[in-house]
Parts: sequence; structure tokens; C-alpha cells
Amino acid sequence: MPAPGENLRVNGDRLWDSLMEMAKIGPGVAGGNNRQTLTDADAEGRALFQRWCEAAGCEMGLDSMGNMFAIRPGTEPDALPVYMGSHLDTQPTGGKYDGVLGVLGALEVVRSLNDMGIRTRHPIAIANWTNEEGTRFAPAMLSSGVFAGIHSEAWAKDRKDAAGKTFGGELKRIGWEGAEPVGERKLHAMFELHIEQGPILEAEGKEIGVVTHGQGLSWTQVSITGKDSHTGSTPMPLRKNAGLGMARVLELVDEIAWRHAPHAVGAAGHIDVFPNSRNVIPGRVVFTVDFRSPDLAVIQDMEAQLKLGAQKICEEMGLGIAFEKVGGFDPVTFDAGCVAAVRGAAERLGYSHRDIISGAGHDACWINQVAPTAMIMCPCVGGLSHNEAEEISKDWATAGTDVLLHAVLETAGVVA
Ligand code: HGY
Ligand code: MN
Ligand code: MN
Repeated sequence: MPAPGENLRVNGDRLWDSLMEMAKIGPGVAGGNNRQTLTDADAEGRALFQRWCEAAGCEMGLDSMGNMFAIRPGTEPDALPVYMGSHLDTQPTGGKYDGVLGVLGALEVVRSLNDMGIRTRHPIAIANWTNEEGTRFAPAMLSSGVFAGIHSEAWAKDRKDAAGKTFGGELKRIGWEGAEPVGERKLHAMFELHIEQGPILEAEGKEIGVVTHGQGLSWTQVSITGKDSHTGSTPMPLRKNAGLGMARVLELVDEIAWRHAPHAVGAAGHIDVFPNSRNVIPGRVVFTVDFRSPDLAVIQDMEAQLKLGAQKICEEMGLGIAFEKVGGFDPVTFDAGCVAAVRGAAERLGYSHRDIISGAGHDACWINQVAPTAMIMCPCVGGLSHNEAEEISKDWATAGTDVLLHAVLETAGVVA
């Protein structure tokens, strides 16, 4: 496909206004967002996104996992659409841009194509993938995972939140369960624009990350059992302190990740303590160990070392332990053709860029299994994300969206 002229650019002010408008829905308590999946705030954000897409002349689709699709017709209606997509759901203490930049950046591409009167051979589509974050309903990237055939729809809809509500029940309750069978839709390609969520691009003064790979992820839920008892009257030698056991296992998790420095990472972000009363020694703790690495063998080794080491700790302390794999995906290599389109767009537009491996998981990691896929990253301030203080600049957002515009046009084919 001939590459589009480098003079084609999006309207960064309009993009920024839309980001700020969406950020008003499901506000956090410190300037970010708490628009968790399948909440009323999520429903409100979906409705606003749909209004904007319809105003831009798109036809809307909705599948049985609540994945939203906005289609801009091409001159060849039978040609498979070129997708752009990400997610509108946020962490409980999330930022305004994680996921949202990818969805509203895609909308800005459609709005700009309308302004410029540009037609494409392939239709162009925007996707909002349900429950990318996996906070309320584990695992992450749940609905793009069902779409790609990784999880069954029944299993996904049976996932429960901390209050015992099911994904399927909540999707019905907010009225965003579509009739379209999930996964039936075919894609010519997909591009996901996303903030880096790490420090590299900003530190190196690069405007664009050309994402060649995504590191793999492993979520192991660990349950340690001891014995609830009085924190005052129980003699130290008689205690079965599950909380102390967890502390020692978390120390081990950190040590295991450092053994595989510099690329491996490990921590536990989700921790439940029972009964979580000030004067009761915890009889049970449940926590999720998050290991990641670009190397699958390293992930498998870290999982094995966790099991061995944690079992030894619990045996020595007279505690019970159980493990359950609750999420994960292998390291991802994105499509070379799509990656080249991203890199070529950054070069043509004169944006500084570097190849990068994604540290975070994204819907693109699953969609890459069913269609040629690549990602575009922009820097974020201090590399901070999954924090209400997450911040990007309008220039960074605009540069990333310009590259998205050009990569999509090159792939969809501009009709003169
Ligand atoms: O966990 C992740 O990497 C993504 O932010 N859901
Ligand atoms: Mn994200
Ligand atoms: Mn996220």
C-alpha cells in the first residue's frame, strides 16, 4: 500500500477535550479515574463513546461479552476492517489515559478522516474491549481473550468479583450484553495505541514506542491457612500466623524476581487477610503473585521456585498452602508487517522513536493470536501508571495518534 502523505495529522485539541470529557465519568479521589468494568460508571462511559462514534458516522456493533465495535465503511464493504482498539475500563485508582487513549485516539482518527474527506478501501473499526484490567473480574484482558478463543464464554461469564457478583450478571445488569456471538467478527489487522506505563520513552526523550514484543504474565493465587487466635493471649510458640507466612512468601517473590534481573519482575498487588481484625492473628490469607518476563522459560522457572520455596516456608511454620493459576499469557511477538507500518509512520512524521517491549499486558496480546497486530506507545510522566497521578502531555497523545492514523491508512489503503 502506498504510504499516506506525512502532512496528514489529527486534531490534538479535539482528542484532548474528549479525553478530559471521558475522565469526568467515574472520577477517582485524587484526579484519576475509578471506572471499573461493568459498573454504572463503565456503562455511562460506554454510552458517551457510542454517542461520539455515531456522531462520527460509525455503525455500532456489540458482542455477547460487551465488546463494542464502531465501523467506518470502506469502499470495499467485503474487505475485512482494519481495527484500532483498547479499553475504557480503569483500575480502582487508575489514570485518565491507560486504555482510554487507545479508544479515543482511534475515534480521533475516524473524526480526522471525516474532516479530510479521506476514504479507505478496507472499512476501519474501533474496539472497546470489556474488562481489560482484570481487577474486579480476574484475569486481565478477559473479553479480548474470549474473542481470541483463549477462554470459553461460559467460564468468563462465571468469573466473580469480591462481592460474589458474576461477570455475566453484571454485564446483563448494565445492559451492555450484545446479541453478536463473540469472536465471529474477522479483522484484517489491529493497532493498539497505549501509554507506555514505564519510564523508558520519557527517559530517552523518545515520542513513540514501536512495540515489537509484549512480555509474558503469570498470576498465581496463593492461599495460606493457619489458625485465627487472640493476638494478646496466644503464646508466641503456639501461633499459626498465616499473615507472617505470607510476609515470608512475599519476601521470596521479590528475591525470585531479582534472581532473574534485569528483565523479570514480581510482586503481589492483591492481598486479602481474614478475618482482618486488629486483635486476631490471621488464620487465612489469599494473595495473587504477579510474575512477568519477556522469556517464557524464566516465567516457568519463577513459578516453580515460588511453589518450592513457599511450600518449604509453610511446612516449617505448620501452615497450609494452596496454589491456583488465575491468569497468564506467553510472551508475544507482534506482526512484523504491522510493526513496520508503525515504524514507517513515525519516521515519515518525523517523530523520535525506538523499538520497545511492552511491560504491561494489553488486549493486543490476545488479538495478535487471531489477526496481524501491533502497538504504538507514547511516554507517560515518570513512567507512572495504575496510579491516579498518571499523566501524559497533549503533544505525546497527538504524536501517538498521528502514527496510529498513518499506520491504519497504510494498512487500509487510501482511495484517491
Ligand atoms: O496487568 C496488566 O498488565 C494490564 O494493565 N491489565
Ligand atoms: Mn491498559
Ligand atoms: Mn491497566
